Amino acid sequence: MFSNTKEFKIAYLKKLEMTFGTSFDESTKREQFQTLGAMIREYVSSEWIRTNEQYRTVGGKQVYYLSIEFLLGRLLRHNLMNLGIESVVTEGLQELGIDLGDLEEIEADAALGNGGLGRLAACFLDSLASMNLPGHGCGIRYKHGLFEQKIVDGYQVELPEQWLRHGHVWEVRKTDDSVEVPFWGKVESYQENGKLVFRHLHAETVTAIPYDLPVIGYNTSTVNTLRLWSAEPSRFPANIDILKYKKETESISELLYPDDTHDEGKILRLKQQYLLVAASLQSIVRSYKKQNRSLIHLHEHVGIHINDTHPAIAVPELMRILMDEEGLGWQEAWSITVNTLSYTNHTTLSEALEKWPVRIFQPLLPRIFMIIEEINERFCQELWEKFPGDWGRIERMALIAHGEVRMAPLAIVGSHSVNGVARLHTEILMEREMNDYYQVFPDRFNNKTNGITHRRWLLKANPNLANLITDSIGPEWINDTTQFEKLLHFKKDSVFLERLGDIKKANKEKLAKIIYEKAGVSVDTSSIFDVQVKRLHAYKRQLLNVLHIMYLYNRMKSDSSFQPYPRTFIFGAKASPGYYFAKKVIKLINTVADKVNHDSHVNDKMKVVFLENYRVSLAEDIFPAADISEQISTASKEASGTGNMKFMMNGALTLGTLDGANVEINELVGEENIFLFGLRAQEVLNFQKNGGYNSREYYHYDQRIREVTEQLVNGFFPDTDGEFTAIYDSLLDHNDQYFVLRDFASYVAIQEKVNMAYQDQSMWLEKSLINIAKSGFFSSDRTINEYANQIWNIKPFKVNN
Ligand code: GPW
Repeated sequence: MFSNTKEFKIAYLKKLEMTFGTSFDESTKREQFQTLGAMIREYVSSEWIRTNEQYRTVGGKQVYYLSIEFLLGRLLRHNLMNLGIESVVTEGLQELGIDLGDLEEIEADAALGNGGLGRLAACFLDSLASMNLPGHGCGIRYKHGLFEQKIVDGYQVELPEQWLRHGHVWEVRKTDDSVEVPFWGKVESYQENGKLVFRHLHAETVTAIPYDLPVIGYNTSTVNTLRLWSAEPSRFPANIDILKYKKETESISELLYPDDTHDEGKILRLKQQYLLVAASLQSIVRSYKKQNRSLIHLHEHVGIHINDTHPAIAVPELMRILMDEEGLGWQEAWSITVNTLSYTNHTTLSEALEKWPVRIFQPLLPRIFMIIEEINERFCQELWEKFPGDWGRIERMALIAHGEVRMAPLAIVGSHSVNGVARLHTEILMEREMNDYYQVFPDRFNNKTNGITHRRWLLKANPNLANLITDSIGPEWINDTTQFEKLLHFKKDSVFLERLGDIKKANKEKLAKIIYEKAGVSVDTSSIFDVQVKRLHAYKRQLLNVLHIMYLYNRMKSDSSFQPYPRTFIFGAKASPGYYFAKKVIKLINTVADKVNHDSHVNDKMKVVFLENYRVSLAEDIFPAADISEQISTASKEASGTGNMKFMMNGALTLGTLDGANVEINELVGEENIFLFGLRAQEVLNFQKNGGYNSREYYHYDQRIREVTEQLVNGFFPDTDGEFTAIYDSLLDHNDQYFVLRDFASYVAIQEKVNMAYQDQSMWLEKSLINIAKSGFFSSDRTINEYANQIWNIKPFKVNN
């Protein structure tokens, strides 16, 4: 299509004129962006077609990653980089007077996810394609992604997100691949040729329309597919209120539920889950059949992965297809189902474990419910044989109990592999949370420590650091992140370390500009950039961070000899709209920020910034600029974390608890290169089991704690009457569930260590380098390689041009 700048320019101008019927001089930035996007999609279309063709004819086993979330972010530069045409395009546009960076800003962040779980799915897609693995995503094309956050008067306000307003250049609507998804109705059974047959009658069907996005591998001809389903009305039934039916149908894919690690339990959510599963499985089976293969061998050619329990209805749905549509018997269908499916657990928080009331589930999905009942009966029978008389165990483990369908047990029983997302998390699953199931299926459980795509989070987000790495150890690291370790040779190289320092400084200056533009706060770029960006949740303990800031403020006000090294505390976090406590913490951060930033006694030493609307594109500017990565969850509560990995790869030092993947970061970098504090996971779990923690003791014995907690309610912040009572009560009346006060002293002490350590710049830069050098392990290429070999049994397949 184009192989040099000149050809690109000609093709680009022609495309612009043809698409928009406008001359280049008259065109808007949006038209220029859309034109470029459309050109790139066409550019990949032949490779996309070839990939699909060869997967069908000569390729091996394929895997489908079912996820209710894909947090993609922007795709323009990512696609240009992966295709290897970034410089041709940048130059071509430049000669036309267009800055690629300006066009990038036009693209909406595709925010079809809440946080870690959805972003992990997006990183996995990049690794699959880049490693030539036949793996595709299946998700939902929400009309509205995660809400846009505004901060008004210190409070979070949510606005609907509108990523599709101007269309999405990367997608292709595939009406011919539509499928029907039935809800409601009733199930009838009758005998046919001596066999019991089931029919789903009077169902209300919805048409699921797929929109396909190309997933372009880095420097390879593999183009995989992310298929996103949208719900539309089917043929309109007679005698109904058409408008109502249309609205009801479309509402299924209308919006992403904004709850992170929290089970909402709404019927619309269950409809979303079934839409995703039923549409994806039909389309997978359809394309499998095109290969003229019998369903008996499905698991040899197809793997289906369940990302958390949201798509766990895949277990009964696959059974339904194999039995009701393909005529297989239970035993045969069950063995194919279990061997095809695999499941990842992402949390042990009880409020996140999905359960559906039978009274909601059964009427909406009558046939699916019947199948779950049968799976449950057979499973309980097995348990009875294994543990005769142990009613308590059977009750604990049943898939349906106390009027609820339990999704995690369903996923475990119906999959051949169950994995956690960091070593500690998997241990806790096996030894505690899922121990009953581990005893029955010890071989199913395994760990796959999360990873992130270094192509987006380093190569793209931090080009200067990427260049320094390439200059120092060559470009092989882009395809093989074990090469990162070669950077250790430069540990004592002062020229290298100085360049590393300069790059960090430049990234901080870039972020400082954004902070000034967005938040109106001017920050000192030689101060320590101390960053906590993630969803707002009590267990992640943003509150601990704020209370420490309040303590520092108090100390600076009362003791003029206390002169810590300048710091900029940076926060970014969205709270679920209905999460009262989380919203109060946002208000508190903003209230503290206001106080600190306007107090001339302290504001040359510290600033507090809350960046609104934290999202993927903003994250790309934040990670490269951080000095300190705050990973301070209550030990045992954060399954893995992935932000911790993005910070590390960009040279920030972790300040954290031994939780999630922090444990593995610590092991890799060694204790001199990380700042650890607080209770260990075992201690937290023991307190929770046996009691013995009394937060009031810490209040009474630690004057610093007394002062900051009292300031929440004593008028210290003007005009905030009663505003923070809920926070105060959570700490003192409700015995501080997340051990904030218990870990406070330890946190203050480790922060003091950071303060000292930063002042020896060459030491600091050496630590930073060691973190980067050891971060190769956290590439999602490593993670996906483990999934491919140990769970999915898929092999790289090189697409021929
Ligand atoms: F509750 N995670 C998330 F387990 O972002 F389903 N959203 C979720 O709904 C859940 C988990 C769920 C996160 C974990 O909190 C985080 O620790 C982990 O790194 C991430 O998933 C990816 O595994």
